[in-house]
Amino acid sequence: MLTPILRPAAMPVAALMLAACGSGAPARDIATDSASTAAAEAPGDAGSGAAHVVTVTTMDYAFEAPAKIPAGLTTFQLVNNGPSLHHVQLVKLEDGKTADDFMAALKSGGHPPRWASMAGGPNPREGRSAASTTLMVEPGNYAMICFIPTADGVPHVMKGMVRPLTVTGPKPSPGEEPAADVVMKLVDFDFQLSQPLKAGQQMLRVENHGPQPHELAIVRLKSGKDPIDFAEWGMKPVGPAPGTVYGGVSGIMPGAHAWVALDLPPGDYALLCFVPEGKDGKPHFEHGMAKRVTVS
Ligand SMILES: [Cu+2]
Repeated sequence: MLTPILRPAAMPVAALMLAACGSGAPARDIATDSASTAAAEAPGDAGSGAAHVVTVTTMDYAFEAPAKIPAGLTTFQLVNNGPSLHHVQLVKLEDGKTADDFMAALKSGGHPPRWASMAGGPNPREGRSAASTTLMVEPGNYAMICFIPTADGVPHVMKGMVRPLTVTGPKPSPGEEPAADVVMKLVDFDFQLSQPLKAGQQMLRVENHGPQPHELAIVRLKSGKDPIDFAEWGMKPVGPAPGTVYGGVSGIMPGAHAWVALDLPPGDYALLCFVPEGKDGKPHFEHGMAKRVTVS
């Protein structure tokens, strides 16, 4: 769930474009929180063949997470201690750039840094279970960001939700991947499902087949609400939400894929993408990536 502050560049598509933050945005302390200096390393899980599990805890407005994790297949469990909704958008930083450099670029509102690209992460899920999103994580430097806005439209990253993450070790070899029950293709501008989502537990494989970054937010709609109702609420969350979030994957680059562990009650759902379009800056849901599906 992204705000227009993060724009995919038209050229090259693989770059992120950062729009001006707006003069009204509070510029107070957006340095990384003190917890980020704790160089905790997640326990290794080498050799098991299973995905390494990393738990990220969110609160208003900070992340708790390991500072270093090993490269490879990684399941991110997102536990929200709210009260606001939060997600994890990993931003991969090239050329030796740091999370501080990314924040400086974000604050300057200048030209988009070509050294930053969207690398996915869990979109939020309400309720008792953690959101669970699996990615093949490459070694390198990342910034962990929350772009979900406050009720006044300010992305949480500007309230301090940024945290550096170092991914260590050799480039992972493509090994055994999670078995998927349903495959979803993200295209410009639609969600294409190999078969309908069904009630209960299932593993969803999400593939970006478009020429620009896309994300997936799954939302169970309240009675009488449309996908666009939740999309508009998501851009400026004032008042009761017109739906309940059930996870997904934040922005991933063209050609990338991820897995989302779903557990869905029957109902009417919205599939949404909030990534801004490369040319006009409008969120993708305005271009058609606001799709209603029924789960039974
Ligand atoms: Cu947040």
